[in-house]
Amino acid sequence: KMPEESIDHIDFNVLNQKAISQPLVKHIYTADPSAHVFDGKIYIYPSHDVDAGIPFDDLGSHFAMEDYHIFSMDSIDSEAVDNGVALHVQDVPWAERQMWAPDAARKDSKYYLYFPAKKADGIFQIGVAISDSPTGPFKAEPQPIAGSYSIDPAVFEDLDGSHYIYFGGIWGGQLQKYRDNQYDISNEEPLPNEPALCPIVAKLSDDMKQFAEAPKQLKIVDENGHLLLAGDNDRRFFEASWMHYYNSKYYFSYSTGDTHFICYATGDNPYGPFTYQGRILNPVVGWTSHHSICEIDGKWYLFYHDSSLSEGVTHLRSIKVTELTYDAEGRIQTINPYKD
Ligand code: FUB
Repeated sequence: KMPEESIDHIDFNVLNQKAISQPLVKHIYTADPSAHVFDGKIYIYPSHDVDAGIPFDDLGSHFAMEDYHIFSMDSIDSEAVDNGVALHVQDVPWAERQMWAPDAARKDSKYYLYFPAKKADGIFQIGVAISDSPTGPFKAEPQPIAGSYSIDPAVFEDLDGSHYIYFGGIWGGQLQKYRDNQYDISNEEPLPNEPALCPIVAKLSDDMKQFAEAPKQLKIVDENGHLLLAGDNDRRFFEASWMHYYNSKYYFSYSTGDTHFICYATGDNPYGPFTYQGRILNPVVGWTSHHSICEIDGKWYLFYHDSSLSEGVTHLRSIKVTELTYDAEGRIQTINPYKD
């Protein structure tokens, strides 16, 4: 990891020559890319990073995003086209600030944008906004999804057409304040030798606007079937849920936050349990790491971000893409974002 304090020592010209890919978008800062293919075209749903002048803190207050832009690409090698503002926080009745990592889904020719934002009371919830077009503009529902909390929604369509939403993030994402879906200000992260907090999963209702069931924990276990521990910072879930399906297996991937890895675990159904498998992406420049995985024309791609364009400003990130490969057993090959 290249920590914040050593950024002064990075030669960004050299770093950018070593980078395995360049930013897809350079005219604005973008992060947390959720990629999908709809009708043969690639759509990326990222956060839109801005510098609001808010000082850095462990709660991520400096991530003060206000709107979403959606990018479309005709093919993986073509330009990422900015389709303008798709949704602004001012047009979300329940939300006040911090439009963090979104995702999108399609059902019956309607498009659904899922996004976390803080209410006036400082508590994150997750909302949904609807459009007839994959690029918006999206119209937000008047209320957040009932029973939703924390951050980083990711929506997965299972083989039978049902949709599942995955969410949660600790520290600034507030997941540590919840147990059994209930908020308590006095709750904190478990002790290092206790099981780590789990990401959360719920099936979505047929109309895509609500949870169809009470959210459940998605268990991530080690090779012996034991839940990962809270002190296992190199492997435990922090934020940035993503689900994909490959070769008859479900792959749940996520960021380890303070150790800056994108890791994955596999299971045999959308609820898990999931068994930890390894690292997908080694640390990037910038504190956060957040990704999506998408099959495009028979190849698999990792969409991710780093702070190379802003020369290390952790809340001014740029989305990137690189190919992802599996070995014969379905293990994902670890990607180094910068060549040695
Ligand atoms: O972009 C704001 C937050 O940073 C996201 O919600 C997290 O996953 C991290 O990338």
